[in-house]
Amino acid sequence: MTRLIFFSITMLFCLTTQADGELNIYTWGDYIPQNVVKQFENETGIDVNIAEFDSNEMLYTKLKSTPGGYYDLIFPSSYMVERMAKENMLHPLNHSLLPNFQHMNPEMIDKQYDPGNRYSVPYVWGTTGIVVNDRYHDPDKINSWSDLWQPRFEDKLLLLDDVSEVFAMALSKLGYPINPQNPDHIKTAFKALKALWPNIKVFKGDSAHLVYTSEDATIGMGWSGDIYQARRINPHVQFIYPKERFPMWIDCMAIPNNASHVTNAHKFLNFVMRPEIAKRIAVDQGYSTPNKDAMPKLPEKMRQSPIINPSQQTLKRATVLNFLPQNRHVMNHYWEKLKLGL
Ligand code: N2P
Repeated sequence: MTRLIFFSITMLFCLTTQADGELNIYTWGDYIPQNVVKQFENETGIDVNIAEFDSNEMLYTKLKSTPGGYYDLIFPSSYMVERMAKENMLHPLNHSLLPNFQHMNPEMIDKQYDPGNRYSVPYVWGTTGIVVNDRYHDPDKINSWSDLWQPRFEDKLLLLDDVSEVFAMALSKLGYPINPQNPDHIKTAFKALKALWPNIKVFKGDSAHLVYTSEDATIGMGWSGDIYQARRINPHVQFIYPKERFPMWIDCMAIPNNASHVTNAHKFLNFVMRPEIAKRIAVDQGYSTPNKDAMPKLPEKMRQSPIINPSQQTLKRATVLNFLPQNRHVMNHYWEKLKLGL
């Protein structure tokens, strides 16, 4: 009997130790290079499990429906950090466990979506622009979101499978603010998007770059880093900043308020903010890094790329997407209709 009790206690101890050595991450597809995960596991002995989502909305819904707290670290975009923080879904960060936060670019921290970075740390940032395959269309003749409405692009377009991005694009084409205050603007944007319907071939989010590299879509919209990646495979895929305003976003890392492995999550955050690791992430993903000490480590080609490093002039037209509690439901309503072709 004593032996049995001893055995049970030992088993329990082993299970607890094993559980403590875990980190459950929920992130965008292929967002963390495997060698980065491996190095973290080797250095810390923590086992990393990764599950993937392909939109902020999917992340939000999944988190709301798993109150038991399966995930320890999530990767919401800036506006979703704002929403989750407002809804008490995030665990406040313990900055004393994050000494590497000092490497962050001062321009990429303390933003309106998360003042003082109470809940989130930036991972990568990027922009949303026009994508054109120069084998099919002359990129010099395309410089405006309105160009996507041209009848010659019938059944050729890829739109991001992302409500905020698509509405931002249409609102910007109409000359309205990308973060609309007025529900009438959203309705007008919806009408414009309905008129775009004959040109839309596919809605794709996270895997949009694959559709562009395979040339299943030859024009549309895309995220800067994904298109930088696509160009490694198919250099005919071009990224164009529209002459109107365009979205800029910061993808972040945050800890859900019901996470089971909060200390491990902090360890990972601090690890990722090492300049050498941040550099490897940026190189792998083709996104811009918010880590100022990783910047000089990037290959010259990346630092010179206007996709990764847009000029100050171009950046003046970039707008960070906000969470819009008052109009979000209006946008979601029209988004559902649009996706159903109604
Ligand atoms: C992941 C791209 C995420 C960018 N491949 C959108 N925030």
